Amino acid sequence: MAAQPSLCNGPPPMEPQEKNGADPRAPTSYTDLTSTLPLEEGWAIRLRKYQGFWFPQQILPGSMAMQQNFKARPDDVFVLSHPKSGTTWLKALTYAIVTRTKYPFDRHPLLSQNPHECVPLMDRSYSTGQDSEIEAMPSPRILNSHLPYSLLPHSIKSLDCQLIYVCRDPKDVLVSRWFFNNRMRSEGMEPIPFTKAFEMFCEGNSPYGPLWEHVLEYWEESQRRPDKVLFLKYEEMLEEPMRIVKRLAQFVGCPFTPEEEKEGVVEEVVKLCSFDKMKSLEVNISGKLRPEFVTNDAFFRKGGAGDWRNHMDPEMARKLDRVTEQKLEGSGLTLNAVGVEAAATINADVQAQV
Ligand code: PAP
Repeated sequence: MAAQPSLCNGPPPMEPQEKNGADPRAPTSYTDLTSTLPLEEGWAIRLRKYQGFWFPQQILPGSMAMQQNFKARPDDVFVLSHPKSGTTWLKALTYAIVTRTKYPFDRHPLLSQNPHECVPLMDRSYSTGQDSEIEAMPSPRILNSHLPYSLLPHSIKSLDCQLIYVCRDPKDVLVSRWFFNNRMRSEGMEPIPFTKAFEMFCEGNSPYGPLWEHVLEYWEESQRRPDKVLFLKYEEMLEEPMRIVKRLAQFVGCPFTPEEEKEGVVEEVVKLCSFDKMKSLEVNISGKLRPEFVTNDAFFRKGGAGDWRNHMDPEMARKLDRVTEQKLEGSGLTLNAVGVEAAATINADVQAQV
C-alpha cells in the first residue's frame, strides 16, 4: 500500500509563483456585489463591509469566491489571523517545523523565500484568479487566510481541519497596521495621521476588523474544539518560543522526538524564524511578493511587544484597552496583558535567546 503523505515529511515544495504579471483577474460576478456594500475610504486601501467585517475591496470578491468554492482536504493545516498579529512569524514557524527533516537548517527554503511564499494567503490567490495554484498544491498543504471563523469555507469546518490562530495586543496591531498602511500608499497619497487610524480602528473600521469579533470567533471555537483549534498569542510566542514551537509541532502531528530535543532542533527552528534572522535575509530586505507591492522588509518592521508606547499617549492606550475589555467581557480571554515593563523584559529575553 502506498504510504500516506504525512505533514511530518514536510509539504511538497510549491511551484514557483509567476511574479512578472500584475494581478490578472478578480472574479467578476462577486465584484458587482462588492460595489454595493458599505465603503470605508480612510485607509490606503478601500474597505467594504461584508457580513460584519471590513474587507479590502480588492480582495473581497476573491474571498467570496473562496468561501463558495474552496475544497479543503482532511490533512490541510490552516494558519489564521487578523492581519498584523504575527502571521508572518507563525507561517515561518509552522513551515519550519513540518519541513525540518526535509531541509538542513543552513539550506532551508526560508533562507531564500519569504514566509508568505512558503505558506500562501489563499484569500489573495483567489482574488487574483490564481486559485488553481492552491488546488495544484500536493497534500499535505499549509494554507493561510485572514477570514474570520464565521466566513471560513464550509469544507474546512466539515472536514475538521487543524486550525492555528494567532492574536496580539490590539494596541500593537494598530501601530503595526498604521505603519504598513503608510507603506502601502499609492503615489501622491498623504500618510494618514495616527489619530485618524486610531479612531477608525476603535470603531472596528479597519482591514478585517472589528479585531475583537475576529479574535473572539476563533477563541470561542478553540474553547469548543481545543484539539482542532490552537489559539496562540503573539506575546506568549515572544515569551516562550521554545514551548510554543513544541506545542505547534505536537498540534500538527509532528512532535519533536527526544533525540531531536537533545540535538537542539527546537532551538534551530526558533533561530531560523527569529525576527533578527528573518529581517537580515536578502529576500526579506529587497524581495517582493508581487512587482507592484511593497518590498518584504515591510513585514519585518520592529517586532516585539509594546511599541504602542511610542505612538499612543496614555489616554489613547487606556481608551483602546477599555474597548478591548468591554468587547471581551465574559469570554475568559484577555489581550491587554502586556504592560510596558513586561514588554521591555520580554524583548530583552527574546534577544538573549537567539
Ligand atoms: P501580515 O498580516 O501582513 O502578514 P503579520 O505578520 O501578521 O502581518 O504582522 C506583522 C508584525 O509581525 C510586524 O510587527 P511590527 O509592525 O510591530 O514590527 C512584524 O515586525 C512582526 N514580525 C514579523 N516577523 C516576525 C518574527 N519572525 N518574529 C517576531 N515578530 C515578527
